[in-house]
Amino acid sequence: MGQGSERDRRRRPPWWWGLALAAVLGAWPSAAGAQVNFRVARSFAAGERPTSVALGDIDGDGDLDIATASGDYADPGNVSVLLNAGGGGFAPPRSFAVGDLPKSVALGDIDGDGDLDIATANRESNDVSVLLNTGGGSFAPAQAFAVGSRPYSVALGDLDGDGDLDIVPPTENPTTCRCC
Ligand SMILES: [Ca+2]
Ligand SMILES: [Ca+2]
Ligand SMILES: [Ca+2]
Ligand SMILES: [Ca+2]
Repeated sequence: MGQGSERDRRRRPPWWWGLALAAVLGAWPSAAGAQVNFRVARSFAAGERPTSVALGDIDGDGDLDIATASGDYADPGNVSVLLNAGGGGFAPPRSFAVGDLPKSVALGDIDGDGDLDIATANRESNDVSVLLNTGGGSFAPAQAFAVGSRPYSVALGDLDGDGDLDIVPPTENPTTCRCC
């Protein structure tokens, strides 16, 4: 990599900054630094103090919906699901209870029935909540799975290659990464 390109790289904001802008404003910065036009941001209510967001076609109608993890020390943990209403709009959030102080949310077909389910990493209850999709944007009550101390993130992937999704919640004290 040449000196000029290294200087350009340092001038650019970190990758997550661009991702946040794109999510809120509906545009993406050009790689060449050309002029970019942004739309006016639109806000949609979710739970208290949302900490994480995941996008996926939750109700299976072909458009992207939103799931956020919310909660703090004063409020119970929950996931808000906002179904895409078209034209950049979303229906009012539906709230589903999860463990305490969820810090991360992920979408994936955990039970293999073709629809997207939800997993959250719950920092204060030291567990992962799994909510199975029952169709139409609704979910069954959360199932809790104990993990290590203070999980702060969650990812889904078929780690053992048996065809189903496994859950990876990195934890603190000590730092570990477990597979459920
Ligand atoms: Ca949808
Ligand atoms: Ca499913
Ligand atoms: Ca289902
Ligand atoms: Ca698996």
